[in-house]
Amino acid sequence: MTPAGNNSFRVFGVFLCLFWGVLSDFSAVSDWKLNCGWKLSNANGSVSLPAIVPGCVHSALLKQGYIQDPYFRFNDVSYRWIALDNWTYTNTFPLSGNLRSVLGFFIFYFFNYFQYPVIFSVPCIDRSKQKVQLVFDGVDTVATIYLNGVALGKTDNMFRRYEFPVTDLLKDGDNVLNVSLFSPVLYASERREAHSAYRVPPECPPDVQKGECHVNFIRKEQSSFSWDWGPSLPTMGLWKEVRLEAFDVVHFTQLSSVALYNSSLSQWRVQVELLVDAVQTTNCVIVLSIPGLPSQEAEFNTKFLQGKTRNTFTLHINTDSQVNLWWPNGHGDRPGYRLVVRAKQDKRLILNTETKVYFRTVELIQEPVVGSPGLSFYFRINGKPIFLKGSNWIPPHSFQDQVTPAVLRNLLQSAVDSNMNALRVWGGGVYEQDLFYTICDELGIMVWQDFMFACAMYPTEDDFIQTVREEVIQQVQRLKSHPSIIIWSGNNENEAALATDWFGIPVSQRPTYLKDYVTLYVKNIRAIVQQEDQSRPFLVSSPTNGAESEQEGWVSENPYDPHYGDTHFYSYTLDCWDWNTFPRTRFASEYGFQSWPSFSTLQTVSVEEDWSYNSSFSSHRQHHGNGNQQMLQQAALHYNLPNSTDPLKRFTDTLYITQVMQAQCVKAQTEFYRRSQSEIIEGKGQTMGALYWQLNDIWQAPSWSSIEFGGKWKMLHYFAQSFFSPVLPVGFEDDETFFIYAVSDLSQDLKLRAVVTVYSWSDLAPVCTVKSELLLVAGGSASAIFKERVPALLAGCGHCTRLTCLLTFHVEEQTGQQQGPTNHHYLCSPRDAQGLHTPNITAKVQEDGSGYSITLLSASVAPFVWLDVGKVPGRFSSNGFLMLSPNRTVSFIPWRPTSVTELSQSLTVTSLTDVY
Ligand code: BMA
Repeated sequence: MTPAGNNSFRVFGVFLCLFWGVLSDFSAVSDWKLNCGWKLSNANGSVSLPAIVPGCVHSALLKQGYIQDPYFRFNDVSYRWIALDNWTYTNTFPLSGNLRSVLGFFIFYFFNYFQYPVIFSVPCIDRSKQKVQLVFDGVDTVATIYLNGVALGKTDNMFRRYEFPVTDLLKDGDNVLNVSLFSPVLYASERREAHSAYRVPPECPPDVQKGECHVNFIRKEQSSFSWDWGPSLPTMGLWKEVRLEAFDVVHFTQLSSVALYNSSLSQWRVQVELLVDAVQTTNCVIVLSIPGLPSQEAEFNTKFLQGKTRNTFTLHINTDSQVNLWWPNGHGDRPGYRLVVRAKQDKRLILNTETKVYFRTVELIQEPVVGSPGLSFYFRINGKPIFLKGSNWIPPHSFQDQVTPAVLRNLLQSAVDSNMNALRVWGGGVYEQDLFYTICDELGIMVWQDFMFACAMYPTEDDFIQTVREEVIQQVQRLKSHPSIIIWSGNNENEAALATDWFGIPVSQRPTYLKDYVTLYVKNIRAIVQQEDQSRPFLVSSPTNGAESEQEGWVSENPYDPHYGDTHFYSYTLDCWDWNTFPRTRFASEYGFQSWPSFSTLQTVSVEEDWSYNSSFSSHRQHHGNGNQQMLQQAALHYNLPNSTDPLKRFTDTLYITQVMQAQCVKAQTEFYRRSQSEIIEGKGQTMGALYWQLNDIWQAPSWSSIEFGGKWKMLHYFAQSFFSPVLPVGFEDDETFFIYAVSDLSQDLKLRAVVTVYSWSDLAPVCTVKSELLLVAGGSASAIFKERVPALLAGCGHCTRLTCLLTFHVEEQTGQQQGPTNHHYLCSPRDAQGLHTPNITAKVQEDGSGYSITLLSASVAPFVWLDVGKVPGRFSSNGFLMLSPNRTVSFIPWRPTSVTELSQSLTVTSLTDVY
């Protein structure tokens, strides 16, 4: 915008400032965001550009056209120089001392008309307040901060908020704020050099990740130095807000609330915590009330001591009040109550705010199991055992400033739309922004929250421990009001890394690493969490044997023991259709298979020469050693691999077949876990969680995700909608006997029977149908409701053989009312199926009320029917399905305006035989 074009805004801005100046004389705190007007330059000044806060160097360079999209082709490597340089953010802002100097400022501002093109960058802070402080909600990461040439302090932790008193440093007129960022890569390396007594592995990531080394020496998003699904783009910047806050007497910096239940008294209490910064010791009256609960109000006469203090107030809820509970998705509603907090000083209202409080209890049950050595491992929410269905969350973008509310909403809505009720926020990313947890509270997504330590050993020097302690305190205080968070967990896989010696640590040195492990996660993190938050359990690691690991000195001999705690299990070479290969664990918190994203997603970051499975681009984007080969090897166990002579078709067919493989593998494994919830077999079982790896992507590349970068669902995510449905029939074979288990997450019992329909691969008409007797399926259980030897089943059904026929099945009530989706069971690999023809599916797109409908016509049975509308963003009602009828209609909801013509032109329909 030109200065002249901005005129009316500017005038408005000046009035706003005047108004603000008047207001701030009466209110307790004035608060000004320093989001605009920033300049950014590199160490030698050769690059200088405007920057936006919150933001990062990469985003600023991209926005100003200095670099191309860092995700394009090989740019992640080309732009390595960015994080090897040092960068300085500078903001020059004029300030006025008080109301009178606001007028002076007006004149000042008027004469500096062209110098401050963005009016909202001009703070109208009232400097006459007793205390003025500069607050950084997030600095990424290593910086020295200067105000008017005076060093305010240093930062070394992306996960902390930093506050600096600046009362005496500010001046009327121009103030200059500099944030001088040091290269995170060089910092990590320097810290590692300084740590000479022993190594703190892994030192560097595997070469295939093309990443930077020693990320464990810097308190920063660990995956930003590269991961096995993500690029190395070590960010630097002011990734959260920067504010000037001015106040007299007291400033309320944070409010949190947790509801705690006393089961012996059958009484709820709400613990309200206020973080207060008092200029001088101040007497106050705090009034707490919950208007939604009858006469719930309490008054506290209190004294806020000078300085920063934490003040806790407890509101006891009358036992005769009807409190409505917060329930996870699929188990009930999520009512939140308004909690109003007021503070009065000498009858003057100095705080009047409100927040939401939710009532729920969570217990992690680890107790002996009948018929099984070891301990159970499951969550009880409001006293009810709940099976956790979901996935693992990674950062949705390398640049956090690009993680918009729309991105968060779309991903989290996608999670509940596929019937998930839980997500694990994995420990190599970031503690997510507030909105993430607010949406999870709303949608009923239970969050397993890791602390940000992953796949590494960590140093324990005093300054490292001190910064981690502050990080943990701040994060727990920030997040503990969210009922969605049901557990804190110390780290990702570090117990396993130590126990199973990932890093070749000599036996003689093991005690040193064990000691460091206990120091960091037990003596510091756990101790702080237990003091800060009594409303949810803490686990030291994942995977872990939980209580058993504790018994063994916090690092168990085998943290993957299926008799205890949670497990992570990956096997890319074993046949994923064979459930015998999966561990019958108490809780599966990670498992998965890779696939490639769709062509339209890759197209945005590639050019034609990249579009083959063996291109340099395809190897470049694959960060997991041998990953591209593993996908094809696994796929080849059951499907013919694409072999088209048209290179582009062969590439897109290969992308498709990796998605088919992934969807079917994760389906098989998840169904195994869900059906194992009520059984103990050979001493193992009662599985109570299935969180596959991973929900989302950080860029456009092959990974374990079920949702592509940009939000497009892979075939796996459509499959998840079925395999996580509240009532699910699971079919499997054990030694030639076909079983169906009915899995139910419902609260009430059901009487169900299984209906099995046998189809021939060569015909759309069913061959025969078999029904079982009605059986009671208790709510929250999995029980066998059908059992028949496969040869007997086929013998009683026409001329079927394993190679010519397949089974579909569902469960229904006595009335014939179907519960849950129709599932299927292949009696042979589709590769070997006899009679499977190319179906020549045709499609017709039509507009309907809320979106578009696509009617498919098929001449024969078609497995894994996949609809794709390329670059038109949106979602189908179902996809990747087995088509067993001559026609089927699916709907498509676009996320931007489109038309029948555009959709018809973009639509491709692929089924398994199309790639042969
Ligand atoms: C798990 C995770 C991640 C990793 C994934 C796939 O161990 O914790 O570290 O990305 O496996 O390898």
